[in-house]
Amino acid sequence: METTLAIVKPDAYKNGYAGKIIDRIIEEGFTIEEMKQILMTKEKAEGFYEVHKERPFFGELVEFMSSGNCVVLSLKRENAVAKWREVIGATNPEEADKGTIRALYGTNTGNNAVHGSDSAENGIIESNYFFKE
Ligand code: 3AN
Repeated sequence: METTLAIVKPDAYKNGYAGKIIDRIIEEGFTIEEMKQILMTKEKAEGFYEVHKERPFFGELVEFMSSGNCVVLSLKRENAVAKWREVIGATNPEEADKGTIRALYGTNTGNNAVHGSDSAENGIIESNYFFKE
């Protein structure tokens, strides 16, 4: 079993999609190991996205992720990382396949409704970042 971290981002939370996204997680066969609602400080968001700190969108990303409530979930499933990325779709909701979470609930590349880990290793590191404080 693999672990991935999912986040319902502030746009999706504000728009009332947290429940639908959590339902989808269960329908897709994930086990929710941990789940909590949080309001990230800027420092917490900066730490989470540290790999992107040199990118031009870093400031905007940190502002956005600390702008409102999120739901963070540590998920387990066979092939959890690849499966969750398939369910959420491409980073840019306009390029995401029909029926994916970002296509359904995202607005643009910055406001794209959900996060998913990009490797099994990061799935564990990211879950620990929120759940082993
Ligand atoms: P993904 O979340 O699909 O793995 P990454 O790792 O390339 O995408 O980017 C991390 C996050 O940074 C994205 N979820 C998105 O919110 C934000 N992001 C990526 N590219 C841009 C961009 N060009 N402008 C604004 N935000 C971006």
